[in-house]
Amino acid sequence: MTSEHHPQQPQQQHQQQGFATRAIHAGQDPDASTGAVVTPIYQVSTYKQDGIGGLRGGYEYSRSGNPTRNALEECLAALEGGERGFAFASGLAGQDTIVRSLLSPGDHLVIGDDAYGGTYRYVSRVAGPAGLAHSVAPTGDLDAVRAAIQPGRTKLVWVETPSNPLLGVSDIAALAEIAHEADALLVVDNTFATAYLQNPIAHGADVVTHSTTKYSGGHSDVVGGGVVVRRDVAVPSMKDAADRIAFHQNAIGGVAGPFDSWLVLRGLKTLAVRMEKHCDNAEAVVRHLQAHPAVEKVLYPGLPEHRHHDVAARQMRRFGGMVSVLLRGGEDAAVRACGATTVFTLAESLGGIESLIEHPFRMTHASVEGTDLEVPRNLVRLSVGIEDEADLLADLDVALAAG
Ligand code: P1T
Repeated sequence: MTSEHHPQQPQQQHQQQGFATRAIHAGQDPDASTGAVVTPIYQVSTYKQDGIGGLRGGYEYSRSGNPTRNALEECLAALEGGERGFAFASGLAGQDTIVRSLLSPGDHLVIGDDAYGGTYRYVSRVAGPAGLAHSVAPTGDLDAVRAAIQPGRTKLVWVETPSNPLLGVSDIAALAEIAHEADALLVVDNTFATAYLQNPIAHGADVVTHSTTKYSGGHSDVVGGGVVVRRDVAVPSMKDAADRIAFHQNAIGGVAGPFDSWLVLRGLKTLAVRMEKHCDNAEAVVRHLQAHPAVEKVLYPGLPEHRHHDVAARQMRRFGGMVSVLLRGGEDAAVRACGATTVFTLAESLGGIESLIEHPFRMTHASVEGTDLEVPRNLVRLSVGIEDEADLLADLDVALAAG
């Protein structure tokens, strides 16, 4: 299917509605033929044509378009306030499609010095050998980003805010201005904040990316990615960014399957209530850990002493469910703490209803050891779930006693 046949995303009707209403309804009108209130799982690869090219609703083949995936794509676009949404088989599949769609060999991108290890691995070891250059810069430092941009060659500034795993915060509006002055687009990985807590497009970003594996899905039962492109992309030569991504999504084929799309759609319906509880529990965990003698430092954008708390307060509704902590006892203490919990599960990933604990240096960020993105050895990352607060705090006390 060509991009001209891509089913439309008529989400304009939802633009005035509140977040929870959009999460439950955008792209999810009751099924036209049966009235099914929940978008069905269209577990199908191909569609009958009424004569050659006689497509019903634009559907031809499920890599190109699938009603369940399209419902999710429309919902993602509505939640982020963008023009077009795209759903992928994983966060990284979406990121790969963004990079291939918007850069050509010889082009350059700037990436933050605190990003998910897998994103940096992709940029340095997949995009790099394909002829796409990059520079690493602390995206919380605007002068450093300006200095890293190579005018005429830099096509993207790529920022995670809050970042994984150090919870750094970058000023989206200021970065958008800096990128646009250089005719580059600003891509924001909004996985940690979610569309509920932060809408990068409203602050000037051009493209938003999510690992929907995390809070959007929310139940640790699906791997997926989301990409949303703004309506009026600021750089004239990139005005067709959404069409380029649509073309590459189909041409590369890393799409979200129907059942995975359905799981993420179901997750999104409760995102608003889940995020409030994640934030409540994270705030309680932060307070508790700050008072604990085994803790050297708590990293959380909601803390007034966080380096960019004022920026976070400006661009986020609340500060999220991720908390990172540096332990006084060093790497051994961090490793022991990760092995000692019973409510927090030792596992990679984040954003599910169940609390997770991990050691980024040896786990999620092992692939960036020895690079500019190497993370501290005494760092422990918590994905604070929505269990009862008292149980979480008691579990952390046990973990820190073990450290
Ligand atoms: O795992 P995948 O769905 O491909 O998403 C990659 C990704 C992208 N962006 C951010 C900010 C991420 O945190 C991730 C995945 N992160 C983990 C698996 C993790 O445990 O940090």
